[in-house]
This record gives sequence, C-alpha cells and structure tokens, in this order.
Amino acid sequence: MASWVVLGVPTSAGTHHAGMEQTPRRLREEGLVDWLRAMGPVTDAGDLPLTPYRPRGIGCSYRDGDRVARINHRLAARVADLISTGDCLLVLGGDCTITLGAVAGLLPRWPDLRVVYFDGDVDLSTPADTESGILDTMVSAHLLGLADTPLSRIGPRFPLLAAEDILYFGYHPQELSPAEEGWLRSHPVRHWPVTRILNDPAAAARRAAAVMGDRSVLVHFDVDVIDSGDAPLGNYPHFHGGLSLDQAVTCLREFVQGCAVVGVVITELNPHHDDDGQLLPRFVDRLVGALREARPVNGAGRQGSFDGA
Ligand SMILES: [Mn+2]
Repeated sequence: MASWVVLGVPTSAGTHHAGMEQTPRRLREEGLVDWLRAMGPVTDAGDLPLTPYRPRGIGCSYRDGDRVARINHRLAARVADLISTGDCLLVLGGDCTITLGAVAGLLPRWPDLRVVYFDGDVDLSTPADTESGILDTMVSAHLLGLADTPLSRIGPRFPLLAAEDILYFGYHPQELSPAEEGWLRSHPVRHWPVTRILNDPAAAARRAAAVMGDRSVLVHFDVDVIDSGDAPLGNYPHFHGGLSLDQAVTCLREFVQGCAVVGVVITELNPHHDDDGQLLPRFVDRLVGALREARPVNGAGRQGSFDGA
C-alpha cells in the first residue's frame, strides 16, 4: 500500500450552508485514520483552521471568495510541504473548492498532474454566468482558468490545468447547465457521464485509469457522485440514477490501483445526513478498502523540481 499523509480541511465557506466543516472530525471519529494506519504508514497532519459558511448578502457572484482563496492558499502551502516526504496525499474536506488548493500544492512537485474529476457535477459555472455565486459550483472552471479570480491564481501557473488534463467521470447530464453542456462539447476534454458508465462502472473506471497513462493523478472524489437514493452523503442531493456507494468506491479502487495516484480529495460529504449513524461507518469502511489498494507514490508519474518548474 502507499504511505499516506492525511490533512483535514474543515471548510464550508465555498458552499451554501454550514455542515461540511465538521466532516474531517467526523471521519476521524469513525476511525478512518486508525483503519488506514492498521494497513500501512500514515501521517496525520491534522486540520487547517475551521472555516464555516457565512452569509455574504444577496446577489453575490463570487461568494466569500477572499476567504475561500485564503484557505486554499494555506492548503496549497501545506500540501507542498507535506508531500516532500513522498507520501500519497489524502485531503478530507470540506467543500469542493479544496481541490483547487490541493492541485496548487501538488503542481510544484507533479507538474504533469492530471485530475480525475469524479463528481455528480462538472462545476464549470463562472462568476459571469452563476445564479448563486456559490464557489463549489465553479471549481473546475477555476482549475481551467475559465474564471480569472484570485482563487484561480493561487498556484504556480495560470491556468492550473489544461482541458486535456481533466477527465470528468460520473456526472449526471441532467445536472449540466446549457453553458456547461456547450463548453464540454466544444473543448478537448474527456467527459464520461454516469449514463455512459453505469452498465459496468468498474470497467469504465479501469479505462479512465488507463487514459491517465503514466502521468501523476489527483482523484477529486465528490461523494455527490453517489445517488442520494442509496447513500445521501452529498451536501447537495442527486437523485437521477447515479452510482451506488459500493459502485463509486469500486471506481475509486480502480483509479488508485490503475494509475499513478499522488493524491485523493474527499469532498462534499455532509455528516448531518447520517440520520441513523450507519452511513458514515459504512462509507469509511468502503473508503479504506479502496485506499489500501493505492500504489506507492515512488512508482507514480514524472516528478518535477520542488521550486515549481
Ligand atoms: Mn458535485
């Protein structure tokens, strides 16, 4: 198994209400770090400062952006420091915006980084076309530089990623806005909706891992890729016929087994949705079962210089 460094990012500043800032604590209470440690070397780097949602007024198109950028700056600096020992990064969110900080922190060492965007959505909204201003709907737009804000300039380059560096996996077509649909159709980006992978999710995930080649990979795992009818972990419900929890975690296992994963980010898990106390233990059990299959990072993709070249 890979050796892991675990960092919690207890923030819900980039979403529409509080809740997810409790998730790193809850995942640790359910034994995530202890179970991982029972299987291999784990460093628990603790949590960044608690950053709960706060209302910012009506009609804002870049909601609490300064604060979201600030926490992601801190995350990027911390990640760059932590991965210098060669561990695989496990970030416990927190809302989806933390994938920006994780990418920005990984790029100096892994400039060839690609992202498997394993999410019920594609998050390609921008401040120019958003209705809510909620930044967790704009994450990949910021990764790709479609939104030019302080948040998209937190890393060593702009844009952080090119379209061909992302593979959207598992989003539901019904969640796409017309603008998102148009962008996906007109750019060289791989996008595999859940409707394309549902007949054999594991085989599709194996193909996705193969597409990554020998490049280093961050898996962005938004739990709203799991249909809320099976496991309502996601902060925002998705009821369109998505993956089950077991199918989603099987896909995650295929990703970490099949390509050169240097980091995994767990996002959008709202612990308040676990009404009977069964859901989080089940999630942690399945998650650990997948992560234990990760390859050691020293077998990962091409390594860059530490000063960002
Ligand atoms: Mn999502």
